[in-house]
Amino acid sequence: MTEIILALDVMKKDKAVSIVQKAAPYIDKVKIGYPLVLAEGLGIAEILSEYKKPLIADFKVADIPNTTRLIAEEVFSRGFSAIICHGFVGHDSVRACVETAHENMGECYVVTEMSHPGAVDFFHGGVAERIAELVCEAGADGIIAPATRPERTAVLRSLIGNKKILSPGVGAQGGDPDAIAGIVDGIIVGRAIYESSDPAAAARQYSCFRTGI
Ligand code: O7E
Repeated sequence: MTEIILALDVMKKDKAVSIVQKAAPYIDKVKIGYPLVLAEGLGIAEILSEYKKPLIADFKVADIPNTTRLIAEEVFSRGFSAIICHGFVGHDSVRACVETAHENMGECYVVTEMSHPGAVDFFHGGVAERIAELVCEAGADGIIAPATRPERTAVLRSLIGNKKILSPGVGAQGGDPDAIAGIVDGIIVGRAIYESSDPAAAARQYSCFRTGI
């Protein structure tokens, strides 16, 4: 079973609520990041909590350990269930994020390789693999790996064992859910759902990956 995670990159509270309300039966979690939080504030988390979907804070934290801890503490105090940080910042910053998440009964996911074309400029050549090793050493709950490059995500899967993989890039970025669903634990989908004239129907299209049938 692969979870469907809605990337809620809309800029208005009303639209955010409406999309979650419509897509709720067909999604497992909601990922919120800079677009919505900068536009509407972190209080949007409390508003969306009404829909009982675990909220993932996608701030791709990339800072020194102390600042990372401050950001993570604020995130978990607002009811998020997970936080995402970058891995290239190194072991102490990743550990700070993992520890703060676990102290708050939350999860920490680490970006190993991104989904856009330019990601190959720095993540290839062994960097993503090193980050995957760091994820295991730091005790993180899982990684973010690209749906746009299933062959790379398969390599990263071989390095992290049964830790979770959440994978963005399906839909608008061209990633094929059939090619990635079997390798990962969650597919992150944004525009293919929230830009649709019928977000419920758009989200429902991914239901086969949730049930495995
Ligand atoms: O392309 P979309 O509209 O389906 O949205 C994809 C979402 O996943 C969007 O929020 C984007 O910021 C995020 N994302 C990527 O697209 N690629 C990555 O490599 C990483 C992320 C991401 O969410 O990282 C943390 C999970």
